[in-house]
Amino acid sequence: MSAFNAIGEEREIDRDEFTPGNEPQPTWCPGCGDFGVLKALKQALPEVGRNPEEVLTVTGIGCSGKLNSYLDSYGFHTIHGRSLPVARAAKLANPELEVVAAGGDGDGYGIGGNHFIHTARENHDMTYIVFNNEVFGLTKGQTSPTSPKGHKSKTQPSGSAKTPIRPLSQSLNAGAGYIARTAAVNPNQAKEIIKEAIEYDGFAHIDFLTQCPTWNKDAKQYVPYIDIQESDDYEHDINDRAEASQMMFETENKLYEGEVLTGRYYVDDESPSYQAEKQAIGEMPDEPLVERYFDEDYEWERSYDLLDRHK
Ligand SMILES: Cc1ncc(C[n+]2csc(CCOP(=O)(O)OP(=O)(O)O)c2C)c(N)n1
Ligand code: SF4
Repeated sequence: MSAFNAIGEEREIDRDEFTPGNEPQPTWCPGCGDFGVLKALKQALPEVGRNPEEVLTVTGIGCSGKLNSYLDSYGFHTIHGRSLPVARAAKLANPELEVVAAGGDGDGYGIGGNHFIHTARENHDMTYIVFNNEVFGLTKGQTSPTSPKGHKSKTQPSGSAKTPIRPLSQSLNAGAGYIARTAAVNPNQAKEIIKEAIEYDGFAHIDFLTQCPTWNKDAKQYVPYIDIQESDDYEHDINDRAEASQMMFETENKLYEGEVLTGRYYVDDESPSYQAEKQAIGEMPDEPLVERYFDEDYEWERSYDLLDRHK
């Protein structure tokens, strides 16, 4: 696909454009589902005509938070649970940026849960990918907000007594405009869902099931998946809030009974994003507050000087 870069030149883009020049190898464990998110994102971005200079990935802390180290775009690695407020600020400052926020279920649904609710409520125009492996991966497998009841870990050796949260229902109740679930083991669907989410004008939440073979060997991420849009048993109108809500209510329980449904659950084609509303009332610029400096012959010495001065 061809696209224009930030200095107006037309060029062909493919997923290699998003591979960092020094090609750092991901340090994720062999078999980790996080590879699937990275691959799907790298495929999706060029297919919707985005090039690296237009994309900002904002991540939290966790194995999932390393995503932007392996993606050649603008990146902002924030603190635990804080990817969304930073992503919101970036989008408000520069509406031209394609903002993708990402993090784990602990990061996004646990410590960052309040930001998740309010970013969805305000329908901020961005994509939010939650790597849901049902545990805290980086800190060695503790129970997370999505771990099923009875899940045994070092912090809950007799099994978790807590009811897991239902992220899709929570997202719908809060006000997200686009809500989907996909899985690392389902690469084609994952890519298509990410493409739709990026193109959606509002808050697009993807609950992305990622396997953690190191700390969560029993996870549902290994059972077969049913695609809602392909299955005759699970028809619902994705634009209808009440039907989507019912669908989530039924299927989120089944996630913990061994059946996993993926696909689009809800798409709001009516409500404007926060950014669109602000622009309509003249409270938000159409253009970046500050022009970004971009030059193929960028003088890297200037950046090194700057870094040195802040050591
Ligand atoms: C404020 C704060 N509390 C706790 C931690 C420790 N910590 C680092 S990563 C993490 C959990 C990561 O789990 P999750 O977000 O599910 O991501 P995963 O590693 O599974 O991808 C925790 C608790 C931290 N870095 N900062
Ligand atoms: S600990 Fe789990 S989530 Fe982290 S890199 Fe390894 S497999 Fe992936």
